[in-house]
Amino acid sequence: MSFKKILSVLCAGIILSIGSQAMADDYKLTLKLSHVFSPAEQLTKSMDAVAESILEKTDGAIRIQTFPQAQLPAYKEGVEQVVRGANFISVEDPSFIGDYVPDFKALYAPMLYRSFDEYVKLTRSKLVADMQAKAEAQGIKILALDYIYGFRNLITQKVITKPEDLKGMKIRTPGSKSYIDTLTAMGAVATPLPWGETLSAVQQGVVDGLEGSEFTNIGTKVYEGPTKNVANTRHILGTCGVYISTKVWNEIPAKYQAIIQEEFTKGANHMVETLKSQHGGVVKELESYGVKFNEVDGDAFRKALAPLYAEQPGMTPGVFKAIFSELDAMR
Ligand code: X3X
Repeated sequence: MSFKKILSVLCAGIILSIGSQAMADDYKLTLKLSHVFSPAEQLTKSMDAVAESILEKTDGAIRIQTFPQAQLPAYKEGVEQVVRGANFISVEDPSFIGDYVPDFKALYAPMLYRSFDEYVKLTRSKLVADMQAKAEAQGIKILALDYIYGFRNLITQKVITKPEDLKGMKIRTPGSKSYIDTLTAMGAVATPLPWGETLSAVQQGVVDGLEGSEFTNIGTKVYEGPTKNVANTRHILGTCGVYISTKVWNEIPAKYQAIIQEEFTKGANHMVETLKSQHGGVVKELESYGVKFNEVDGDAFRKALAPLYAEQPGMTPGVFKAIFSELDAMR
């Protein structure tokens, strides 16, 4: 190649890199972030803190507007916004990703985890990385999976200790099949409702109870209603993921992608540690409001839930075996 040709290629390269730098410097993006949690709940505070940090660290280039309490499309509809390529971040539990990648229903199966840390460690495994790759192939970039809001327990008027106690009881759940199948297997009449309709449904006796974490109980004031008994089933580890369209994500300059990813990762770590430290105090505060906690026949509930570890259509063969193997290796 002649010297003149080399020089012109070099100049073109320099012009291109200056151009892309200029584009990156002029780049601005506003994303709407939607979730169902209330202002008093840690997830809401964590999302607001992460959005603020990203705005600051990108010098105003990436603005994330947060919308709590399902003000925007949430649950299944929120994930659909992501899949459609909207400038939208959906924060929902992984069961809603299960509609696109069934392996996430296995990750969110009942009575798998004994602690927050076990789940967090599993989300860092190659097994889950492979699941995330499948989600990306469906247009969903997963920025986090571990915005844990606590083990979900039964919250009812009647004291529940075993599956038979739930016979005929209408228990509110979120609308994903994972919850409906779980509460059905536990012996209840699963009654899916959006969170926004739940407390009034409990108050009016439309449902006999609900299930949720102590952080939900205290953060949304469930304890003010008639359901004062908490049965420590710990049947599902309540956790949220953070989901953005791969199309939108791939158009964000790499330097901003790195900041976004780092801040959501840090935000989840902070939320996990915060809730671990707060749980004991939250239980005592709920007890001061008249809430009573009771242990349950864990073996009976585990037996009732065992059929849910059967692989569902679309799941990777052996996915449950792989999850159990990862968890056994941690214990
Ligand atoms: O997708 C996120 C979770 O499934 C939401 O669970 P839900 O609908 O029981 O709401 C939990 C509450 O803490 C919301 O305030």
